[in-house]
Amino acid sequence: MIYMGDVERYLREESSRRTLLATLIDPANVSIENLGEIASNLEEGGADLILVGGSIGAGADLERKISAIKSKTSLPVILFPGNVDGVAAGADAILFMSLLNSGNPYWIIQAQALAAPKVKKLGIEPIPTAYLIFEPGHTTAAGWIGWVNPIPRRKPEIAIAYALAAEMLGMRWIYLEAGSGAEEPVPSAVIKSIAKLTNLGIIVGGGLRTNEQILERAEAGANIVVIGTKIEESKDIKSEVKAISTALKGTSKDL
Ligand code: 1GP
Repeated sequence: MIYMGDVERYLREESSRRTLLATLIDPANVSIENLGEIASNLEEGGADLILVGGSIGAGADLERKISAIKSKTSLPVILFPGNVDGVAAGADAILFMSLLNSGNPYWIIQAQALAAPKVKKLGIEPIPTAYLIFEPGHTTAAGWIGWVNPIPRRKPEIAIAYALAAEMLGMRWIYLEAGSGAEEPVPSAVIKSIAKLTNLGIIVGGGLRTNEQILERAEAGANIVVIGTKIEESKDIKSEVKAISTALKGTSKDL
């Protein structure tokens, strides 16, 4: 029997109609005093969900930070853990990820095994997600820490093979990552092929800077697009998010 929790069901249903906008907060980069205001700006700007996580130091004070975010927004708050310390009470769900193209089994299954009892005990909804890091993401923090053997940008067949394997292993989502702050985002052609060949929900992030890049990935079949750096660098988060969310609301997909 497949169990799908409420958050995943919502993401699945809503993203079958339009591409959702996820905004990433790296708790290591934001002080707790600012989190509430950021969260309410994200919601007022029209973001659909908030991911919380990062590669280095994100676990410090995480529960208090999650509660600061949740006190000011009703958006789903979903953990995007960089390691076992990225699991904390209070979140609505967790992207329970395996970094499939890591060269180190720790990132493929051991961290997950170490985290699973805590996720279960806290009752956080796990969303089974394959995590794939593309070039140039191996030079970003996630790629370096994760011992990544990067997916070559010009070899979509490798990404497709991993996506098919992920689906056959029972994962329901795939996060195609170019790495935070990457110079180039994941190629749209890969997204298109994975959308055509699998039923996986597709999350795309890393290096998405312009509305054109974001809309192109939405049109290619991304269920969720993720922006992090763009928000971190913004002086007017609400307007920044509003511009993207308004553009995305015009997208529709036949999944
Ligand atoms: C990182 O995909 C996310 O895991 C977001 O990337 O910071 O480049 O938006 P950016």
